[in-house]
Parts: sequence; C-alpha cells; structure tokens
Amino acid sequence: MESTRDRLINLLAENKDSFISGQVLSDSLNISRNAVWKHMKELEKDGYQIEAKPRKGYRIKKYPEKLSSNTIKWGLDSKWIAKKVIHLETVESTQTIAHQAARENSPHGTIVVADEQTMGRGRMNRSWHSSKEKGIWLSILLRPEIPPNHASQLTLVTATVLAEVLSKIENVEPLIKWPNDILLNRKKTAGILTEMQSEQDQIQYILIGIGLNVNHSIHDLNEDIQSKATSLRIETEKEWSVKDIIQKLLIAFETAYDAYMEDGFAPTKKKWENYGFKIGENIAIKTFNDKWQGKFLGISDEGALLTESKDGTPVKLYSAEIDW
Ligand code: BT5
Repeated sequence: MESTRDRLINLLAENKDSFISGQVLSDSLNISRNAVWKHMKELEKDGYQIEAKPRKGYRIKKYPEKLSSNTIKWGLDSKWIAKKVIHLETVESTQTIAHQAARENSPHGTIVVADEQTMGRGRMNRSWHSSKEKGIWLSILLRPEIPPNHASQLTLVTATVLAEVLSKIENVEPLIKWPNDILLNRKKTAGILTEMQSEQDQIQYILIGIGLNVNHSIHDLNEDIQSKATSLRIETEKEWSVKDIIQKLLIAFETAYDAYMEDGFAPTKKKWENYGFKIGENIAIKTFNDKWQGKFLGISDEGALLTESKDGTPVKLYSAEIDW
C-alpha cells in the first residue's frame, strides 16, 4: 500500500505549479492539518523545496536530486515512456525486477531504476558493476510488434540514443563499439543488455537494460575494469545530475523508438555510422567458437556486423564480439 507520504507527494505532483490547500490535503489524506504540516517539514529534510503560502496552501518548488519514481517523473514530458516508474534503492538486477513487472502485465514503457545493483548483469553471464548512486542502472520494458530477429536492432537504436545524448555534452565524443558498448576516449562508459521473451515467433516483451557510469571517480570503478572503463565525471571532471541524464535519455529513447517503429532501421543505421568505432579499420573478431582478424566494413541494413572472414571475403555476423 502507498504510504501517506507518497500519496501526499502524488497530490502535490499532480497539481504541478499550482498551490493545493492544507484543507484539501488534510481531507484527501484523512490526516489533520497539523500532520500535513509535519509531513511538509519531513519532505524538506529530504531535499524537497516546498512553498507554503497563507490562504493558498502548498506546492513543490523543487524536487531533490535523489532518485525516486516522483523525481524521475517530475518535468518528464513523455508520451508513453516512464508512465510507470519502479524505483528501488538496492536490487540484484533491474532486469530481474523488469522481467517480473512484464509478467505481471506492466505496460509498454514501464521503467525500472535502482540506486545500486548487487548482481548487475552483462551479456553472456558477465557481471556489470553498479555502485550506489554513481550511475544509471535502468531497464525499459517494451512490447514492440516486430519479428523476434529484429530485436537486436533495438540495441543499436539504444546505443545511438546514448551516443547522441552524451555527444551534446561539451568535449564529450562518444563512440559505439558494436554492438552494445559506448566508449569515451576508448574506454567503456556504458553498456546495453537486450533481453527478449518470445513465443512462436511473436515477441511478448523486450527489456533494454542500460548501465551508464556517471559520477564515478577512478576509485569507484572496480579494480578489474579500472584500465578499460570510465565515467562522465572522469572524462569531464564534473559531477552530473543522474536524474537529469535519465530524463534526457528517456525522452531521446522515446523519440528514437517511435521513429524506428515508423521508418524502420535505415535512419538509425545512418546515425549509428556517425559514431561507429573502428569502421574501416582492423579489428579482432570473436564468435562463440572462433577468433580472427579482419577489417570492420560497417553494419548491414539490418544492423549486423560487416567484416571479413579469415580468407578475406566479406561476411555478415549477427552475433560476435569485437576488440582491437
Ligand atoms: C554489457 O555487457 O555491457 C551490458 C551491461 C548492461 C548493464 C545494465 S544496468 C541495468 C540493467 N540491469 C542489469 O543487470 N544489466 C543492465 P557486456 O558487453 O557483456 O559487458 C560486460 C563487461 O563490461 C564486463 O565483463 C566488464 O569487463 C565490463 N564492465 C562491468 N561493469 C562495468 C562498468 N560499470 N563500466 C564499464 N565496464 C564494465
């Protein structure tokens, strides 16, 4: 059940910039006006800026930086994304929570965000370090009507969105390492994990997991990744608002997803190519049972990796790892 405090925040949030009287709040929440006032003082302690005016009532002037479903939704002018926000402080993995939400019929666009993951996942059972309040640990639930073999295109759509959002920051030049890494100065700052549930050639849902290192100093990165990972803070020497970046990402994702559903993959391919790491250069290619060197020729119209096979002939790979 929702707490009185959450109901109070919701009432204030629904009213946006207008005031809501103490009496209305007291009636709606079934608590005394004095109790309303006490709750306001508690909210202020948590970083909310509340404006109280005689005869008018209360309104929220500013939300705290701390993530919550309210702070994420506040000021987020979206059409369908994040209408439902599940925010938790600590989870094993936001993907696990999102799978559960999907099975319980949460709608398209639901997001799961955590301050911290204790067992964040990468692809192929690799782990994803997700230290508390340092980054964005987010899953987006989608229910797209596309064939299952197009699902991996959504990874590239997401990578392009991440690159575009990050590229707006001064002196930040993101590159995408096919298929799911975002690099700053050749070091990984974000990764994407796409998981799908499908039945008889029909997608039931897709989860897009996004991990983005934001405010890590080098010491906040686990030792095993210190030499190959980075964060926005390390690159820009500034702290960033995790909440603001989440909101920018969500809006950019919604726009890109709608465009993809409307126009297919071609426009994403074009944008992707602006950020593609090592296009035209030699790369190390690893498939599940082989390894070789070849030239990275780009991506195909469906988003597959275009490279050379061992004997130098062109080849299209749908699933592989690349390195340099
Ligand atoms: C990925 O896998 O890059 C996908 C990462 C997806 C994480 C998000 S967070 C929200 C959602 N919930 C989850 O549980 N997961 C998703 P992959 O390409 O397999 O890369 C994994 C590798 O990246 C690891 O083996 C490490 O080498 C490296 N790595 C781990 N944590 C990192 C970090 N925080 N920053 C940079 N590199 C990291």
